[in-house]
Amino acid sequence: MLFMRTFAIMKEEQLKSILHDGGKKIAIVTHKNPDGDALGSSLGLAGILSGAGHTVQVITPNDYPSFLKWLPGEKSVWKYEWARGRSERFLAGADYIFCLDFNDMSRIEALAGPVEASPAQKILIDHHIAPTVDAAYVYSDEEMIATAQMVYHFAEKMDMLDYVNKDVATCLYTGILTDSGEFAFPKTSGVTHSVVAALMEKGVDNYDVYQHIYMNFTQSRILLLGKALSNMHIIGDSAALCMTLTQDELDECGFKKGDTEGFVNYGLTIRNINVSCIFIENRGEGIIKVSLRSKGKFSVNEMSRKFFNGGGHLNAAGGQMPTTDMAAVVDTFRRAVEFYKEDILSSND
Ligand SMILES: [Mn+2]
Repeated sequence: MLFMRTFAIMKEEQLKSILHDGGKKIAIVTHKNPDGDALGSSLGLAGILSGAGHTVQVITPNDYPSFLKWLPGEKSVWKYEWARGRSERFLAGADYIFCLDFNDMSRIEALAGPVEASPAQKILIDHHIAPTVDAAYVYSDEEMIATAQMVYHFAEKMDMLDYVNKDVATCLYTGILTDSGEFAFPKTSGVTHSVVAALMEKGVDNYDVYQHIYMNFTQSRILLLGKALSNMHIIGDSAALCMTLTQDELDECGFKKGDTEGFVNYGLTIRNINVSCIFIENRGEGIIKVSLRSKGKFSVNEMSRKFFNGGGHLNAAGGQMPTTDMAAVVDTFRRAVEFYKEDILSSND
């Protein structure tokens, strides 16, 4: 809990009594391209708050991959890109808006307008570095492996653990499972495991969750993984590599949303590779999306901020380049690797 920050206009006790007094209109929003943690933490919190008698609506900026389309409560989610009118009305009339799993309003893109315009008080629960979201109550802790774990701690603080039923537990478990890389990433702690134990006591079927998330791939995903791996190359004599997927390759393989999720991690499975990167073209938007991962102390967050218009965590970051010139972007990566060469080589020592 060393880096935990809960500061605020609103005191914890005050928030607790508000949340225990049902009948509030509460929106929960999360970041664009929701992943297992974004959606799992949002639906878990939604279950807790509706259990306490509130009217709750989860709104995502856009759609999410099909391997998440089984989570309890998922069918009631509004995707802003397809439900602008009712989302805007709900947000305008909401008493409170929970902002989950993002640190900056730019992460919810077009949804930022109606969220910021709403008179509702904002409550932030998030584990990304240095949040800038202007909220009345902030629970920010970059040491946490997942926002879903924080939702459990939040429920604990708010005295609302009674509302953590099997469905809520399944959503929170999914968030922790996916954001922790199946409990492998460094910020997975003893506390994480004790939360997971409590969730399993509520009836989570871990085998079933695993089947939905990891044994449920599209054929196009595996074709694309083959492409990405065959395009993989190590940069000079560094400990960094990159993979690429062009729009033509995506089209050829029948790309569907979410297909390339996690590809970047394969690079790090190679011995002595400390930085892995994947570049994926989106011709429609005229950009190349960047995902970066590292082993050890090298900060891909810093690399992304400096070279790829993005950021994220120490060992996992994203970014994007305003071009579809893949060769040029790979060249930028080459320069970035050259710039940080010594740090990358010694990252995992
Ligand atoms: Mn997360």
